[in-house]
Amino acid sequence: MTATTDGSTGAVNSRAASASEPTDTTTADGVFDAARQAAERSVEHLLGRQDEQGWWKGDLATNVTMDAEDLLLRQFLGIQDPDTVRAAALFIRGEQLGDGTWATFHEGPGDLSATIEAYVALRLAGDRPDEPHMSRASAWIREQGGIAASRVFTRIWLALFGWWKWDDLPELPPELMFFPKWAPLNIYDFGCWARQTIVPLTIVSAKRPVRPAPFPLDELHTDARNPAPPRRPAPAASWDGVFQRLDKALHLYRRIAPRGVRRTAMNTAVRWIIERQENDGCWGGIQPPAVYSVIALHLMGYDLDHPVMRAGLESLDRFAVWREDGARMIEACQSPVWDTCLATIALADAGVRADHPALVRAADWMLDEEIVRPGDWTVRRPRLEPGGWAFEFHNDNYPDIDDTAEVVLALRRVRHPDPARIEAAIRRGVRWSVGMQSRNGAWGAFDADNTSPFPNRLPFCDFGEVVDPPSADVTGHVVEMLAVEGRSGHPVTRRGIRWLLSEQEESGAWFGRWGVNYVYGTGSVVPALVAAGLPGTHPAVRRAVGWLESVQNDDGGWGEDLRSYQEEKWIGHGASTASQTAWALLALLAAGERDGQAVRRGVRWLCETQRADGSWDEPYFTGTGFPWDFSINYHLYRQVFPLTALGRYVYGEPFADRVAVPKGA
Ligand code: R19
Repeated sequence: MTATTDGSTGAVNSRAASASEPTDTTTADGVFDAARQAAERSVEHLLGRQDEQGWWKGDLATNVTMDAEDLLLRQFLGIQDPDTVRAAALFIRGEQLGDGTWATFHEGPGDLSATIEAYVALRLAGDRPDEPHMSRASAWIREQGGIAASRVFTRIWLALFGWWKWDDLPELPPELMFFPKWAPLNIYDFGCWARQTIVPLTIVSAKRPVRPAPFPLDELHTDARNPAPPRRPAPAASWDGVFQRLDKALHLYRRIAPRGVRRTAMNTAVRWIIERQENDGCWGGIQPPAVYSVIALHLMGYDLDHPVMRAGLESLDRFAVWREDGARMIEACQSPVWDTCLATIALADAGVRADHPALVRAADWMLDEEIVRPGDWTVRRPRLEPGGWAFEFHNDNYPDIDDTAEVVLALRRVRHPDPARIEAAIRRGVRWSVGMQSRNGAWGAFDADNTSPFPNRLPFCDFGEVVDPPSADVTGHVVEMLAVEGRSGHPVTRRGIRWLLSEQEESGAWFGRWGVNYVYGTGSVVPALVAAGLPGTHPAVRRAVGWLESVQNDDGGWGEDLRSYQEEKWIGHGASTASQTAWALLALLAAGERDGQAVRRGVRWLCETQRADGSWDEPYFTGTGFPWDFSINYHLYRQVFPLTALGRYVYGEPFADRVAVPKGA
């Protein structure tokens, strides 16, 4: 990389920008030149988007349930202001599909719960039920079974206003707070995102508050006189049957629960919540726990101007993105640490000097973000010293292993004026990651051994993942990091590798837990295996290469539709996207396929779809919050992953000299 050695941003290399002299991408040399120029443009684009403080952050787009629940919360607390409501309604209306529904990802099918929540939010904003866009939505909702068929979270929101009966919801007793860490079902068996949501909801569930609804919602029931028709019971002998009976028993217990016990349990929950409030007032850096925590504390008597509440409410405002068109979008959470480590790696891969001011500034910011105090993870790893990174700006209780692995990989790429600081942070990050290995040799995102089968069985948990078992994508990132840190032969790494090899699908692919889908899993695992010394000729690597080649699109790119989480026929298939094409290329390049046809065609697709300003477009959601149930469009993915792929194509694999076994051996 010669273009940006002076720290300038915005000045596009004149040769790279000359759209008037197109490169001949029909030859290998032509593709190579085009790739180099595309990488240069992309470097300029990315450098121009760095914040002065050193971080990058792309919008994190999910779906309108975030926006609707934000409005419902404000309605519940009586703190709606007209500008916010108008701007949120503008966003929600803009997301509605022609058939009156709302989907949860680009080109996805209408989603019942999202459509109900969006509809109710628009009615709160003043849209009338007889307006065409509203009656289309309500007709579709009734066709799908109405409110009764929606998820538990949706019905909780409606119960808060008397639109649904609390008795027709699963119980979530606050006495759960008494179950010790070793009990077969306790709050630490839930993934941390679910734990932080469920604890405040135990209070809400016990209090069963109802604020008067400003209007009825009869139009959202299939039969307004019988809004909650009985649900089909699960077979009595099944686990689901057992948990259904448990829920029945809890409904009975509710009537006889000793008041003092309840009160103590709820106070325990309040303490648990307040202890976990972050410096900026949020909880875990994610929106849902903040929303429910504010409601729960309010129900427990905290005034809106109590410092805890004020900080909590202010933190909710920070999830709002005000767009140029006047619409207000709510982010489920913010991704600065994740975006910054990925951008740093991408720039380094594209040949930006290791001591470039932008990389040093990024490293300084990441160093300041290191979490050096214990969090909930100590429940399973009480003797482990802290030293990791979280995904968000403020989330000291929940560093995650994925971010920690990628931050270490990023810090390793920077030549910092104070190398001892970098080395010390890396040492702590490696130690923490090693300590967080699960019993099976792999890594989950936030906790070790978070694999209880019970949380998912609770009737309450009918949406998303509620546990955090090890995944191939996170494990791949950790193995790659440990390999780069010289630990390929260490037993910890070897166990990780063995687990990865055992998880490979028949097809040759790996499942993608936090990215869509097998293309993400495979793109995370293959570079790790090769970095750890597996030769490109290893059968597992060959099978992965074969799979990627078999699903390459005719246009040269790769794409995998979110429906791949539901329907086998979509596995590996979908419209080409920049980030997924990049993931496939990362695997192929690591596997030694640089001079093959598949790589050349993929690189050409990236070059030809790049926009003049060095960016890529990507309407499709390629990030996964919960497989199928919750999808994410990480707006920086389309910039960082293509740059990493192009950089590695042009400048070669990073750390090629560190690989324990020479490639091709
Ligand atoms: C990889 C890096 N990571 C491993 C971190 C990924 C962070 C993803 C963003 C999480 O944002 C969330 C989390 C939880 C929810 C929920 C929710 C659903 C069910 C329950 Br029970 C509780 C909460 C809803 O929206 C969310 C967003 C890329």
